[in-house]
Amino acid sequence: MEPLCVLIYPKTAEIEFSHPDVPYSIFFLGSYLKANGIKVKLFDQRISSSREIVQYIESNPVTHVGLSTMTGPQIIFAMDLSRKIKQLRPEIDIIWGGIHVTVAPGSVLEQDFIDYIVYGEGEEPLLELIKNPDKKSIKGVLCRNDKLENLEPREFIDMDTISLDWSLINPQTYISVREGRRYISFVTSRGCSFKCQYCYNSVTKSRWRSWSIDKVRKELEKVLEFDISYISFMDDNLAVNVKWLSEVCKILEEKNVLWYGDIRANVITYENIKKFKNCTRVFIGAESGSQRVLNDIEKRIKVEDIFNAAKVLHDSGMTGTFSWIIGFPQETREDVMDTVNAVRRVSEIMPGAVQRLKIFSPYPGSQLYKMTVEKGYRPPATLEDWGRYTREHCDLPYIKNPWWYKCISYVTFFNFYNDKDIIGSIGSSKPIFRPVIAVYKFLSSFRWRLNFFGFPVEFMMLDTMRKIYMKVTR
Ligand code: B12
Repeated sequence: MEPLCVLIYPKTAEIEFSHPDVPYSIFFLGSYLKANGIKVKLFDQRISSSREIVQYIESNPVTHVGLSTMTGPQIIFAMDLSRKIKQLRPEIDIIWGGIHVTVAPGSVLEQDFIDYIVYGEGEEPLLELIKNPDKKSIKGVLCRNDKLENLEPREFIDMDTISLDWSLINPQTYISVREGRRYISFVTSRGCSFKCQYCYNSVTKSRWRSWSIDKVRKELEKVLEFDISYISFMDDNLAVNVKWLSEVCKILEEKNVLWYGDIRANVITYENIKKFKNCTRVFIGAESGSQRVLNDIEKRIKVEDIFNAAKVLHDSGMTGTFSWIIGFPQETREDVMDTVNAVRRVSEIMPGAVQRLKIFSPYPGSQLYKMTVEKGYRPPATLEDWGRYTREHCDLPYIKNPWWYKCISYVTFFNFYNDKDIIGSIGSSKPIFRPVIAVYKFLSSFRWRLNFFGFPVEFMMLDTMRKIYMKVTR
């Protein structure tokens, strides 16, 4: 039977808070399979209901179904879909891939609704799996109940051999308007050359690799056909190679496209910013206001670099999103207050800066994960548990007063929340949430001014409301 592969991007959260971004995880895969002669059908469960997806699989000669997973709620939706499909069409090969499979392959190997798992980049191993179903061992692929030690990672694919086929998705679904411009997310590179200890890049043998400049131009021209004039890059680190990025910026300037992307604080200098033509906003992983913690997590920046970056962006008429993390295993209460004060300092330098402060979540595949387990942290035991894993939880044994941390995180979120400014994958909130946001923003502004993070009754209520909402909407 001629292969027909369905690729699914399961929902990423119970409550889809924002406008979905292009699911590049399955989009790259589908484009590669089609370019190599395999019939494919892509589904994004944030857009298509599970009934629609299952109906398509029931009524078409589907041979393979691939599901993408990040650690977190996406796993729950992938499990639910896989079980339904396995019940209906047990002969179909169900294949799981994605970041979670790559950082915790052991957690997905003994599930009766998963036939194969693909580790790392999926293009080549998935094609090989579909083309040679009888082949016993394919690099990067393991079958159910296989031994982890049999896993052989593959070399990274040459990115210039993969192109995006926009006929496989409906781009309009992922286009929204920002600053009066049609906006979409885009990816041009993979990996990172830094080893920040909380990031999956710190363990997976990551190396930064990208499309060549000519390839970036070709792929960009395709997406600009949808009358796009604003791009949000999803690349982990856009400026590993400043010369490469400045060449990309020349293309964006030539085509009058504005952009937003992730760049390290110490790369944001007056000299470099001149080269980053058409950039309007930068996402900066600031992480901590304590130099000791920054050194410990091997971020390789100075606290001063964060403030300099804020000043350079502000002086250049640009804005920034600053992302912070508290709750690291080796962090003290003073370190946490250094981070709170650093958030405050950035907002003084760049009024209107968007600031996100989240509580550390040890993800498998990061160095800090091991340290946290040594400090008594008990990782989720089952795949379901990994599915219930989100950053809102704070079950880190070395943190004695989790609500103080959660209060700081909530206050920072609401105090610096401004719907107009939000760009990228945490796009603007859905109207139904806006009244609640307005109330919490008002309350949080007081707490922030008074630097008071005790007795977080309003946030305990919010947590309860979310739990009730999730129950009634499930
Ligand atoms: C965009 C993005 C999001 C978007 C994703 C949705 C979207 N597209 O709209 C949103 C905002 C929803 C999101 C949410 C979260 N994210 Co996020 N996100 C990313 C980001 C920046 C890009 C993902 C992407 O498209 N990459 C490009 C594609 C091509 O790469 P890929 O996904 O790895 O896919 C390749 C392989 O993995 C494999 N593959 C993938 N899927 C499949 C499926 C099959 C069948 C096969 C065979 C292979 C395969 O083949 C693909 C091509 O080679 C990544 C960082 C990164 N660079 O990956 C972080 C990242 C995935 N996110 C991360 C995290 C922590 C989260 C959150 C938990 C944060 C939170 N808020 O709590 C949530 C998780 C929500 C959840 N439900 O699980 C971590 C993942 C950690 C982990 N262990 O899963 C990452 C790696 C960031 C990091 N540096 O640590 N995220």
